[in-house]
Amino acid sequence: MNRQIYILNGPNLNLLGQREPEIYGHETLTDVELRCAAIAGPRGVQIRLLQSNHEGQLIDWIHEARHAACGIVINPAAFTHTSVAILDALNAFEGPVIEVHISNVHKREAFRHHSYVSARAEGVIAGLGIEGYEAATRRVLTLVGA
Ligand code: CA2
Repeated sequence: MNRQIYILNGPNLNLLGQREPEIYGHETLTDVELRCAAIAGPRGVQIRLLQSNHEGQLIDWIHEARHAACGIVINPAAFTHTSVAILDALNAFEGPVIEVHISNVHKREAFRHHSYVSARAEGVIAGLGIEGYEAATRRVLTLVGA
């Protein structure tokens, strides 16, 4: 088994902790990486946290994960609501996929209520802030038996 979890983040999440703290909180993607590594590390699993504003780059990383990762945690951000291409890429990945949203998308605008990715995900977490990434990491570890 590849002892690595990919944590993929979509557009604008590079701004996490810098803008709109009332929705997304004060912590950054570096904080997410440190928190998840603290959970996975003692179980012998590495975290590779990546962020891109480009759909094709996220798809390339999902393809790379097919050979490099035992599971994927993904916050596709706005691509959640638009991208059949990301869904197709995830369908080619054999391990567990957990979808994370920092905010509760169901409490927000109607266009955020539908996710293409949820059709593939083993689990969906929304509204737990960045703690959602920690819960998702724990779930992947459980599902792969690490
Ligand atoms: O709640 C989430 O995690 C979202 O995936 C975030 C996306 C949004 O389009 C989804 O509907 C729900 C937006 C990410 C933008 O991230 C920012 C972070 C800080 C400041 C500005 C944007």
